[in-house]
Amino acid sequence: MQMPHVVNKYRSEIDSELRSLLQPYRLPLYDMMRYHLGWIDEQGMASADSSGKALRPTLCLMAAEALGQDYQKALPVAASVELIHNFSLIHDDIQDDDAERRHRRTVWKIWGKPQAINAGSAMRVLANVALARAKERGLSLEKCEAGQMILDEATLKLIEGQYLDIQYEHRFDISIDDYLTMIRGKTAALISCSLELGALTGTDDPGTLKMFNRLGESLGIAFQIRDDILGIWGDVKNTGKPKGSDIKRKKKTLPIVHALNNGPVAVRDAIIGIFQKDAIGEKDLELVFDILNEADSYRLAQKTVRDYCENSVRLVEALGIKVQYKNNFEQIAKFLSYRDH
Ligand code: GRG
Repeated sequence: MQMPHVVNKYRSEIDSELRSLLQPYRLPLYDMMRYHLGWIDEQGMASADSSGKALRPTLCLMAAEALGQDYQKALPVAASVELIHNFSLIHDDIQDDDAERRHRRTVWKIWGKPQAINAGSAMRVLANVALARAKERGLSLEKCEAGQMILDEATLKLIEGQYLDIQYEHRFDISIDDYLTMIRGKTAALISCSLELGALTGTDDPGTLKMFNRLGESLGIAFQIRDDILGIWGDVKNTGKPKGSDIKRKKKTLPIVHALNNGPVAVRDAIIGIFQKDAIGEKDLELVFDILNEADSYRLAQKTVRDYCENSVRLVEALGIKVQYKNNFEQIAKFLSYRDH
């Protein structure tokens, strides 16, 4: 499925904001970041675009613009959320031992885990530097401080969610509510924060900020469940992740949690038996696919994505923003429901 048109609208300005932020930093430490962001190859040469979708900064700028703010004023804020996102991906790849991201070798695979941790941690600090530039673009000191607090709280929630995600790998008593708590943290918190920060640049009204935050939570949940589906049934050509990769990593994705909770005892025991093995082989993988098919877990997960997208569309209606901005948010919600990458 094609990315919504609105994503292209801000793309080059988000990119320029990030490039200019990194420009003064010369140590090779920063080249690891430039590589991860898709600007250079392993040898340090300019490379063809292999960056991410820039979904979070796009949502941030969309929120600013929908509230009548000049979106360019919100670019530093948008850059800060994209840096938090990418810091979390660099660390996530280390934690999960993932060798590839966005169809290229991961930072740790090239430079080793100790230096990749440094690149991720420094990127997390650069997010603060990015946000501080909002003051130079005319955002009040008060709003800059409020924004910093929103970003820090979301980052903490993201790390809490990641903590639960890793903890759940060794547990089988995960309810759907436990699963939702985990993804609210690891994925939805930063998406909520992106919308709330963008909105903060355009309004002082706490009620409006809350509404954008809730919209982000709903979109973020839909986004993660679709990600779970792609991590099991997705095509490596589109996702960059081999089919079944989340199963091999013993992740408690929604389809697995669903089968564990709703299937007969024999199904539950079969999954537990496979997940307790040191390594999940190809035969085990096929068995888990059979179990998930039997439990109709794909359909249930996709229905949940649709429910959260429909909820997101209702939340967008309630914002009372101009129709052109409303349509853009609706397009994003649709993209999240059916995306294949
Ligand atoms: C401080 C040790 C330490 C960890 C930080 C690693 C971490 C906390 C959090 C990771 C959270 C995480 C990886 C959530 C997954 C969210 C997700 C689905 C990411 C993929 O997002 P896309 O598809 O990525 O927007 P692109 O490639 O488009 O940027």
